This record gives sequence, structure tokens and C-alpha cells, in this order.
Amino acid sequence: MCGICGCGQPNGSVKIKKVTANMAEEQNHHHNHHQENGHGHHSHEHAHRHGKTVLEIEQDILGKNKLLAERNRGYFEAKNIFAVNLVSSPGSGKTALLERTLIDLQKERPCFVIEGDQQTSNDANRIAATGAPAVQINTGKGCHLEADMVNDALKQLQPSDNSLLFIENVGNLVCPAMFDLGEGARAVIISVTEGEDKPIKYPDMFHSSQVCIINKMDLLPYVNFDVEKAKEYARRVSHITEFIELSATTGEGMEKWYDWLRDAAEGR
Ligand SMILES: Nc1nc2c(ncn2[C@@H]2O[C@H](COP(=O)(O)OP(=O)(O)OP(=O)(O)O)[C@@H](O)[C@H]2O)c(=O)[nH]1
Ligand SMILES: [Mg+2]
Repeated sequence: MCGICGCGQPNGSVKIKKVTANMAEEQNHHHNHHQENGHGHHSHEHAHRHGKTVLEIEQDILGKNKLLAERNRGYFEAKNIFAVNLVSSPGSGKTALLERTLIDLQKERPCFVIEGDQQTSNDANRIAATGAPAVQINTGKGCHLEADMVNDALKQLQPSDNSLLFIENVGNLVCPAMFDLGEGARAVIISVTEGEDKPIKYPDMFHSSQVCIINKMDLLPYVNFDVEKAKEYARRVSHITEFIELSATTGEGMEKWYDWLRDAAEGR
């Protein structure tokens, strides 16, 4: 797990805030010079102080997370909300994909967004500009979202029945794989600028996802990226059968993603 980066600590530094379109504008005129300074200890120090091994602490954290994830899942089921957890390395285009998706799908059904980043409300501001209600979670030192953060965010967001909920995880292909958020599906995004070997380098993330989006297809002519090879690598480490090639910038291929979302939301 990610004991080294400190994200196994109690979530004292996590901040959750609702972002509206007005705030988005205001923030754009504001530069935030304050980098948060964590005071946490590495979790192995933590472990020794409490007489527990790192492994025991990891099991505690993941076990507790799993319970809270099931609570979220029950909430989604009761309200018929289809929740998608978007995971990728930083910059693969999660927010860009969401911006276009929200513009196109909000007419069909209500959409809500939970944004996860270590710092800033940049992504929630981008989302709020589309008119979709958005809540930003800042994880501080944490490198992934956890089920209790999503639970807290849901209380602020109050997504309506029969809606789509998009959860943009922290850009990271490692730790978010281990944390169930109670989502109905996990979508892993790779972009053609990252190299086709990501699935075999970060197999857990692909193993735990149901659909794989290959983004930035508009850049394919300019980069060395073998799409078929990327899919073959992903199949090697996962059960993913659905690959969606698209460009969040040009909009090419987005219909297939929308069809997938519609089917998945209907449980097909
Ligand atoms: N050419 C091209 N650029 C894209 C595409 N999708 C996203 N980008 C660009 O890639 C950069 C990163 O996109 P984001 O949407 O911020 O990526 P992200 O995954 O949300 O990044 P983090 O939230 O930081 O993890 C931006 O400059 C986007 O404009 C695409 O399909 N084609
Ligand atoms: Mg983003």
C-alpha cells in the first residue's frame, strides 16, 4: 500500500468543499500560494508507536474502507444512482472527459460530480462551469479517495434519485486501485501519450476496472502508441472487455462512452 507517501494516516488534513460556478470565477482571479504542510508521521513510525505492523494497519484501513464503501453502495442502490469512479495517472484527461460528458448528458439525466485532488479546486471549478453540481475533496497528503471522504462529500452534494454520479479520483495509477468507494463501475483512462505498457506496469488498477478508455486519440499520429498492444496488455492483467477509444478534445468516439454509460446505468 502507500504507507511511504503518508496516506495511511488519519484523514485530519482532508478538506471537502462545495464549488459553484460563481466561486469558480472568483477563484480564477485568486492565486493560492499556500501549500499545505502536513505534520504526519510516516505510517511505519506510526506502526511502531502503536505496536502494530504496517501490514496490520493496512488491513485495518482497507477493512474499514470496505465497510464504508458498502454503505455508499447501499445509498446508491436505494436512490438508483449510478456511480462511476474515474481513475488514471495525472493528466490523462479525466476532467476533460467529464466536462464534455456533462455538457452532452446533463440534458438526459441529472449528473453530479465529486472531484478528488491533493490540492486546489481547479477541477471542481471546471466542472461547475458546465452547470453540474460539484464537490471538491482535497486529500492533502493522501494520494487516493477513500469511502468515508465520498460519504462526507455526498452529504454536501445531495445527488438526486436516478442520477449519474461521477467521482474523479486523485491522478494516480497505484493507490486508488485498493480503495473501493462503493461505485457501480470503475473506469480506467489511459492516454496515447503515456505509452502502451501502463496496464502491465500498474496491473491492479486495470484488474479492478470494468471499462478502459483510451483518450487523446487525436494525438495518435504524433506519438508512438500501439493501441492494439495496449489492449492486449490490459486483457492480460484484467477482465476488461470494453475498450473505448476517444478524444475528449475533439469529441471523436464519445458516443460509444455515452452508450456504455447508459447501458451500465440501466444495469445491462
Ligand atoms: N490533445 C488532447 N488533449 C487532451 C485530451 N484530453 C485531455 N487533454 C489535455 O490534457 C491535459 C490534462 O487534462 P485533464 O483533463 O486536466 O487531466 P486529468 O486526468 O483530469 O488530470 P489530473 O486531474 O491532474 O489527474 C489538459 O491540457 C487537457 O486539455 C484529448 O483527448 N486530446
Ligand atoms: Mg482532473
